[in-house]
Amino acid sequence: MPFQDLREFISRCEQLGELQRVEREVDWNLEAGAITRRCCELSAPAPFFQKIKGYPRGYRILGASMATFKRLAIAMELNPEASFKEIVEAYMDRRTKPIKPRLAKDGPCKENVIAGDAVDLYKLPAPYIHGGDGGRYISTWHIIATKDPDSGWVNWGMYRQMIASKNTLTGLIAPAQHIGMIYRQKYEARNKPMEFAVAIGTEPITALVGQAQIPYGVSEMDVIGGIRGEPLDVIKGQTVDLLVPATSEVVIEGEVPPKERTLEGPFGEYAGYRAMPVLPRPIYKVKAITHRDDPILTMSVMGIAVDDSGVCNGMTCAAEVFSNLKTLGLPVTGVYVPPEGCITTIVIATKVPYANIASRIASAVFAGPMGQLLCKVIIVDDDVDPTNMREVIHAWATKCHPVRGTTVIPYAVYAPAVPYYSPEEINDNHGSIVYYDCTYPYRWPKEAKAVRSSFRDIYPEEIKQRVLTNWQKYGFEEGIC
Ligand SMILES: Cc1cc2nc3c(=O)[nH]c(=O)nc-3n(C[C@H](O)[C@H](O)[C@H](O)COP(=O)(O)O)c2cc1C
Ligand SMILES: [Mn+2]
Repeated sequence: MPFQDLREFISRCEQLGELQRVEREVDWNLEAGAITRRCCELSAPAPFFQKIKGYPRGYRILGASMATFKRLAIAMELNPEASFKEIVEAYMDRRTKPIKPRLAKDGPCKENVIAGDAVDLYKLPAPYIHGGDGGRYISTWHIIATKDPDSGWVNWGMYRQMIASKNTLTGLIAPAQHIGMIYRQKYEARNKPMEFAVAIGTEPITALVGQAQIPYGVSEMDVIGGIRGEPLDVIKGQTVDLLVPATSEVVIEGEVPPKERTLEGPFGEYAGYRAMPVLPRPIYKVKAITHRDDPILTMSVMGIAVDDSGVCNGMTCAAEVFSNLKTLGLPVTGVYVPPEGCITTIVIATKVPYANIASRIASAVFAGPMGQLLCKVIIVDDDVDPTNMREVIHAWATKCHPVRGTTVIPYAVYAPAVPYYSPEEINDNHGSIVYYDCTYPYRWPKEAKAVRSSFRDIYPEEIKQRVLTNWQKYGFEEGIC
């Protein structure tokens, strides 16, 4: 049975040693953020803060809820020890079997309703997450629902939100993201306000799919049902015509007026830096907040590896790219987005059926899902495990010819938040991208392709079998091979 709410997921993680209750009081002002950041860097259990300074007992924060592949596997009800390949395959399979949501009449997210003048976002323990952030970010692991006014299709996506005042939020509404297309091309172009509903603290698959690259017009709600293998229970907003998960911990609703802006940022971003400047951004005017008794806020502390984005965005990105490459008939055997690369770099293993297949793979990646953020593509032969960084770095270091193997595309679309761009390039939205062909050239004769000196490659089958069979008899522990 999939998790019905965040609380069931918390219990399961706790049972499996993937969650740490923090009973000691912590400050929302940087302390909870710093603890969570350290948990990410150590791949420690998810910290579950029980008492936040200045807030009633019961008002809690859960950090880094999906910042390990183990927690992601638990969320998807897989074996907690599932490999990356198993997780991606399960996701790709379930992704093609959407299940529509179920409309609930009532739900725990309505246990407390605060509307109109009573709205005060500061009543919730929104964390001040990273040193230097522009404000308190209440929405960093959540979804925002908005509706395309022409088709009626509703988008659920994850876009950060900072508290601007007791009843306003602000956030990045990028033009190429679905919320940006809806807001800028539809509502703002017609000088109309856009309704929104934010759901924070949902069962785990909602946030996973909220940050995934689901095509425009496809309902994230249905995809969530498919990944869960069961419909998601949804409920109508209190003041807006939008659906949200019925068991959400907190729901924030209202309207984004056209053409109004306030300053947002900076923020510690997905690439592992505070890179983007403070800029005027749209304003979410809050009309109502509903929440469960003793609400739990979820928080992602993005930065260097390994955080929720590296794990979840890496996995969903690998899945979408893999599916796309398969659809194109490219002979790809594995895809990995290493969390250490913070969604900038992808590794693809392939068979080489003809010369320069790498150029077709890289072109498909740059033009496909997440293509704007993936600025470095590493293509390796199919005898390299793309999830094993020892093998990938070895292949890149020894098989990628510095001239022939490296192809730079100097005039490309710019990926925001990556700090190697100069101020001039940022101003012009001018990026450059690169792919590394770490495969042996197709036309080389067999004898020109040096044999890799690894256990797998350099010993006869009979010896390898003998060594594996007798491993423990030699005195080693099982599994070390
Ligand atoms: C923690 C977190 C915060 C994010 N914040 C933003 C954001 O502020 N703006 C944005 O455009 N994308 C942000 N993203 C990436 C989007 O969630 C992602 O691109 C997703 O595909 C967007 O949904 P859409 O395809 O429905 O537009 C964030 C991702 C994560 C994991
Ligand atoms: Mn979408």
